[in-house]
Amino acid sequence: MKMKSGSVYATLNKSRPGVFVLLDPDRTPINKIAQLTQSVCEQGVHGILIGTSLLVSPQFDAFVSTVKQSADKPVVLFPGGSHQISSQADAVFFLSLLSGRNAQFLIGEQVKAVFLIREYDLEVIPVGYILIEPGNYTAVEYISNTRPIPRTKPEIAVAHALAGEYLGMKYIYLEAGSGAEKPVPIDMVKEVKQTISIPLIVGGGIRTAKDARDIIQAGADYIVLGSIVEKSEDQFKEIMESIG
Ligand code: 1GP
Repeated sequence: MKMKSGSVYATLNKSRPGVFVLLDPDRTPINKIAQLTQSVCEQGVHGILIGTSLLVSPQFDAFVSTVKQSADKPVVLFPGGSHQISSQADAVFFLSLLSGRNAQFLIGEQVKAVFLIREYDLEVIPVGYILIEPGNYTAVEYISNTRPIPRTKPEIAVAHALAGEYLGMKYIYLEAGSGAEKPVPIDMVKEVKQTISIPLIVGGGIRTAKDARDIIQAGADYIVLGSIVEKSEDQFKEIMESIG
């Protein structure tokens, strides 16, 4: 059953530090998604994000619906654009790509999505989304047509995060990008966490228990695991156990 609108953010906030798993409809075949969802929920994740940079799959709604039916945790859309809105989810991360200077992802896609979001009565969770240089060229950088913040400039990330808080965002999300060669630098996580007073999400390129622990110890309220969940169930379990 869908969660009551307004209850998702409060529910998530009870489990900090926590882990979100990102399920990408372009990477996970729909016939495997029910089993994968049940398995990650059993491992103790706190929420499931669904989204992708492009969306090639024509079965987005069915994908979200299957995840929702198989999950006992909040299911939250993490849309790469206004075409990734589904009535089947509990909530939507209403992302603004603050680190970019591309109006399409700062406000354009959001304007196109609002009427569907209202129609579907999705809980809206505003998120300041900040891309950090990952050491390689990622899909999110290409599709968003924006430049990430340099890894060696934590003060620029801090300024964007604080601007996001002042704009009324409920989360700041530091994102290296799915498949990032390197996760967000630890010092940057620390400096952003010390500056803002809203919860901090960190994702992209987290593949080992050490990565996960270091990022949480640096102050992340939530980490996001994507590729590793699909690539290695054992590695994913090891990460979950190590931050248990
Ligand atoms: C991407 O942060 C998420 O938005 C997950 O990244 O696939 O590299 O884990 P990975």
